[in-house]
Amino acid sequence: MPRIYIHREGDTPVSPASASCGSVAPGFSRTLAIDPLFPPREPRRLCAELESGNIILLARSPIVIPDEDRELLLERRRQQSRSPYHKNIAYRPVEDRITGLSGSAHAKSEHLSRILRDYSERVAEFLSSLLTPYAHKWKLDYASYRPIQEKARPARLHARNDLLHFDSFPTRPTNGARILRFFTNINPRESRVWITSQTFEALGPRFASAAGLSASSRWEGMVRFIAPLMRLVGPNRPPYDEFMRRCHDLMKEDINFQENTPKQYREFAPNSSWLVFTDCVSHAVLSGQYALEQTFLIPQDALVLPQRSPLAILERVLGRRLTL
Ligand SMILES: O=C(O)CCC(=O)C(=O)O
Ligand SMILES: [Fe+2]
Repeated sequence: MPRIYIHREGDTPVSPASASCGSVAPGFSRTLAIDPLFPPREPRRLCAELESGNIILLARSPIVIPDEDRELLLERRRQQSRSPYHKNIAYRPVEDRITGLSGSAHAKSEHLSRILRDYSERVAEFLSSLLTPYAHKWKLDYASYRPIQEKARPARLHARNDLLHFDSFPTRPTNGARILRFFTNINPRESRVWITSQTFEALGPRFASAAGLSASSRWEGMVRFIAPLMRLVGPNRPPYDEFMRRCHDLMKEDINFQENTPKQYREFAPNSSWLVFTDCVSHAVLSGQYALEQTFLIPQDALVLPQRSPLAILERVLGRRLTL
């Protein structure tokens, strides 16, 4: 697929037709830089900024990674020319277990588990004091280690992370809880490069109709009819997750959207961390290697702006509940 990216740094959305500077247009994300040593005293305001689709940047990550761990993560002692990692490695805090290791990487599994457990705990501790309205209410989802160079990384269309999308996990429905992610670029030299486009508030209703989910559609009746049946059959995906997944897939399939939608270009420098609700900030990673990430699922009742959540936006479009 041909790709047009507008390489302009910063907060100003640009389109091929109108490359302009100025303040951020409605529906686009702003970056808010905060100093972890002097965090703002208004945690609710930070939560509101995040929930509105803005990105919090910590230019110097508050999560310290010991040198010995960094050596392993950056594969500095590697003998072979090929990396032993073929894909991202996930750490499941609840089970205290890592998945995604292949072949020779198994030898490192204990050390890697420990590193990811430490990362997960430190991020949770840091956010407990930064974002107090969410603390103890979130569900600690997976952490991940991303050792692969993202530039030109081969993947199936729907698994491609270099195409703009809102996150929706195929195997882990959230039933309306929001997806908050804390990333750290552990690469000492190379920035991690993202593009973002408009937020869910701006794009969601458009993709809702593309997914055939208008208020009057047959889908509404079908969901109402099948939801109780599906509950009887066993674990199932709530309508909210069905929609978010369809939206994710449709966005990646839409070449016109990918090429022509206005984009913001963002560079996350070495050793920075950033925090973003990836279910409402459309994003794609263009390049970068070696990152750590921790995901939190924030329930509706912990949100400070629940009416701006993708769930509320979709329920307004549909005029009905989408959770089970
Ligand atoms: O690895 C990154 O920088 C982000 C990739 C992404 O979009 C994702 O994991 O959902
Ligand atoms: Fe994503």
